[in-house]
Amino acid sequence: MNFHVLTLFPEMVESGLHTSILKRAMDRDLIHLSCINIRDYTENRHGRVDDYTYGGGAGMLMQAQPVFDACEAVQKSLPAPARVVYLTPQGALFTQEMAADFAKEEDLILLCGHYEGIDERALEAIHAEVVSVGDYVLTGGELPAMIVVDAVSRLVPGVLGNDESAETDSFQNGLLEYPQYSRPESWQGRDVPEVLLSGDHKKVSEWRLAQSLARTRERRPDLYEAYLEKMRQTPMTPAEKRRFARILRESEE
Ligand code: 9D3
Repeated sequence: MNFHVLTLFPEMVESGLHTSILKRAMDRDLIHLSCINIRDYTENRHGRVDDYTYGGGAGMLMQAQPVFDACEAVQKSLPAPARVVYLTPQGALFTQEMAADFAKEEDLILLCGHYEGIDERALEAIHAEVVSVGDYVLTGGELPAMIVVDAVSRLVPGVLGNDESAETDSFQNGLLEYPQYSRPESWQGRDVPEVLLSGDHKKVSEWRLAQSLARTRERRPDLYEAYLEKMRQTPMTPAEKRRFARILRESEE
């Protein structure tokens, strides 16, 4: 999969992603990252890409021409038109579902805004989809674009090793992950929960589910309610119902 990032700070995006798992994936040609400097496409003699907003108000806006031309240059280099994602605080919240959807694409263009944003006419002409990474204020779209590249890349087949397969990751069942422990058995007077040393796999998985439920209820009541609702809709035998009720009670202790 090929990511094309349009930005005024290409070196920020390059440097942030050429590391660790993604570096290995790039070396193995599973993903490719190309960062394009929007400033290279300005027709302004002084290299300017921003201007004041019509109607007044504070701040500057990225002008339509360099943004559109940079995007067109990428589109023309591709065998088929690619989806364009504009990272903006006004976008829809980025989700794992969106990441999975983007991971189906061969090419994805990510457009990073700076200043107060981009002239709306460029966004219309480009047919940009709009995505935000959360309800907090950043200085630009570069970190959000890096988040999208990271989240999508790990869903590209082969990017994760066998030990870190995307399918078995906690988030998929709608609950937060249970706490995990490694050696030593005792550290600074804190012991690994006894059940994990018991070798009783059924007990271990029930303990983990109870821990996941407790954590999710405490930290993410929104996910917890959705999970309980999903379980209410799930057909269960009387024995399964009793077992789930018991684990749920255990999670409340
Ligand atoms: C005065 C209006 N500002 C809103 C508080 C406008 C503004 C524009 C651009 C504020 C921040 C930014 C820079 N942020 C992004 O480009 C951005 C972003 C973010 O700030 N939070 C979460 N997701 C994203 S995606 C792009």
